Amino acid sequence: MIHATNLLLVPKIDTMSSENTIDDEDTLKILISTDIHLGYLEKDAIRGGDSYNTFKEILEYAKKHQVDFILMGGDLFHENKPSRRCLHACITMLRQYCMGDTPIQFNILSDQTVNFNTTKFPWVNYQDENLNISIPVFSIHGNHDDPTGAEGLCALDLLSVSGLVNHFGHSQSVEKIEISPILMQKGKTKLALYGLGSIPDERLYRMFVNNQVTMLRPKEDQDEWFNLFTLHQNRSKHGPTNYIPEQFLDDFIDLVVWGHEHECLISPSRNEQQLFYVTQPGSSVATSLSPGEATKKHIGLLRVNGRKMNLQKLPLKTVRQFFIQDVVLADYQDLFSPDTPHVTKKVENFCYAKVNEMLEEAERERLGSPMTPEKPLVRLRVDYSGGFEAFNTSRFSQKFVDRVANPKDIVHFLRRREQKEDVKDEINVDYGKLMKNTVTEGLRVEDLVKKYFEAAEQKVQLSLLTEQGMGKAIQEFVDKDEKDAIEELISYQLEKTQRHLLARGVTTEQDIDAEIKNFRDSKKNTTEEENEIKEAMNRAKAHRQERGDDPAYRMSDGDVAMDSDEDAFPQPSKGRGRGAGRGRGGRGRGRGAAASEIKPASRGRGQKSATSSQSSIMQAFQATSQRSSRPASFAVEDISIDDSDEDVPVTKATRPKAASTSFAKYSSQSQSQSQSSKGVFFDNSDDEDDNPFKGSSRRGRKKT
Ligand SMILES: [Mn+2]
Repeated sequence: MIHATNLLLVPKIDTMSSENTIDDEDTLKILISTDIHLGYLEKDAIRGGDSYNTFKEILEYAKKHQVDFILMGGDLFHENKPSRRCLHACITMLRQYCMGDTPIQFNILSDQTVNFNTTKFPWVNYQDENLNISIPVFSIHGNHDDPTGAEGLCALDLLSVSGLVNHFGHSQSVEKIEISPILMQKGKTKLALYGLGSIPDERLYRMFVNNQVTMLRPKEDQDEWFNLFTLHQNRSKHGPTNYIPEQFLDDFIDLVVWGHEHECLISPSRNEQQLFYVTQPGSSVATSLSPGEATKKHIGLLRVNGRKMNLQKLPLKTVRQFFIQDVVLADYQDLFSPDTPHVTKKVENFCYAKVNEMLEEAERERLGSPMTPEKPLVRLRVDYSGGFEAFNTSRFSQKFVDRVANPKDIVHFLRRREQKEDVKDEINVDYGKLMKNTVTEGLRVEDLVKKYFEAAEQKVQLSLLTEQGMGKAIQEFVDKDEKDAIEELISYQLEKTQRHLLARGVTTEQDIDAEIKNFRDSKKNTTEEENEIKEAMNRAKAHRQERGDDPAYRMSDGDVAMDSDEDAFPQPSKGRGRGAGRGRGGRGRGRGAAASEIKPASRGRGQKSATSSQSSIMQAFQATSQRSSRPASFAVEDISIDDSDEDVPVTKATRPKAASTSFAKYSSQSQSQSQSSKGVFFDNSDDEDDNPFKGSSRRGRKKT
């Protein structure tokens, strides 16, 4: 059960071995969890309480282990607009577990007005004199609970403004990201916590490629900081730019907490190129019946002491068991073939037996685990290619109604024999792609729309709208309840096209057809297209607010109300995104485009948000800009040259701030930390009571 290879050791790390140093005043204890998806299937009679039960278990772990704080990697909520029940349950539990008199043992050294710059109370909740916090929660947002609307608020912001959660990592710009860490200190341990809330993968990918993602570092004592980064993106490759390669992330990072991927791969894996570790805690509730969700679910207890870390797995016992099995009917020629009399009945009986097997296994496993729900999730994927017929699944379901949590969809018929052989080649095979997708989120509406148009005949192809736009509009309609999304997209794109035609002076019917086609094709997959879609979606939101559908509170700043740049980051600072984005798109699009460059785009061009909103802390940091061309292996000394980097934000305005005095001591000296000095080892054991800081002796024992 315990693999020696998982005990990733760097030689000469042994000071954490003795028991009495484990939870000393220098050790930061962090509970790590992600994708809790509160409210998932909350209306389901059987599974409705699952996400809440597990959240409670997570908070109980935090309390039991007396962690310094909880770190969440996004998607705390399943719905963008959580139900009243959901918010109520969440707030109730946070109050129960995270408030109290227990003193907080760590300090924050960074400028909190920068760290929490998108929140109304830009300081950590436990330092708020009106609140009594015992366990601070730090969270980035995910793609499910991402900020929307003209105010750019997400469900987490409700928790943030009520003092229950510290929402961080909300970047305001769509073209350039600067991540300023929350600097924490407990005893001699210094932790730099970086976070980046969910951003559409393609966009973030592009920003990385264009060197527009920068992580700031304290100038002094760089080698002393433990650098922890949490993000919420695709980690596995879904498409050419539809994920974030680990190599994009800065190599000074020590540990990445990767949210969004639902498979629990919490034992940190080492990226040999960047020499950091990645832990993927996975979701704490299965939101799809795919293999990735069937792995046993855990959260992590991360201990950081100086530059050493240890990650202990904590098994989630409230998680409903999930068993999945594949059968390929053609493989059972000794039992039946398509020509066998009553073959369909035989196949059904065969499947019945398979499901029973899984149920028996589930029951054995559940023995002595009272917190585990009684009825498991079961999925049998039946490949019936080769002439077999599918049997009636509703009759089949009836037999398991009392024993399975998902009786209605136990059996899933497929017709792809290749599935098994090609499973590794997920990029080239449609089916593989499909499976990969479902591991994370279930199929997205957007993808379904795309698939539809890919397969559709010529006469039903879109001629004016783009597939991506249509997909996005429908996605918004479904996911975020934007009732006007589709209508807005149509009228917006229609308007733009008309303007384009006018500008081109096209008059004959034939020319119009051709020009429309050109215009549409020129936009495909460009920033221009993306911005257009955003604009349309924002109009839909604006309309909703005008109508008063959304009792949104308005910020007093008039600019904000009309600022409709971007779903994810529509916060006060003006001047990001659209101006530059359009410019870029325009380039790829031919001359006519310029003529239609009227309206909202011009708003807020120019100034960079960073200059206006960043403050003294920036001077204490030096930029470590992304270099995609970084050599695969490097000598430490090779990269200690960032002093001269033009990106260093030394020209930024200074704002006096108490906290910033802590940075006074930082010099401009820069030195990349020695990667080989990373002191890391992990406990891969399931036993939550295990002493996590076993030293070499303990580890030796394990290997034998
Ligand atoms: Mn997610």
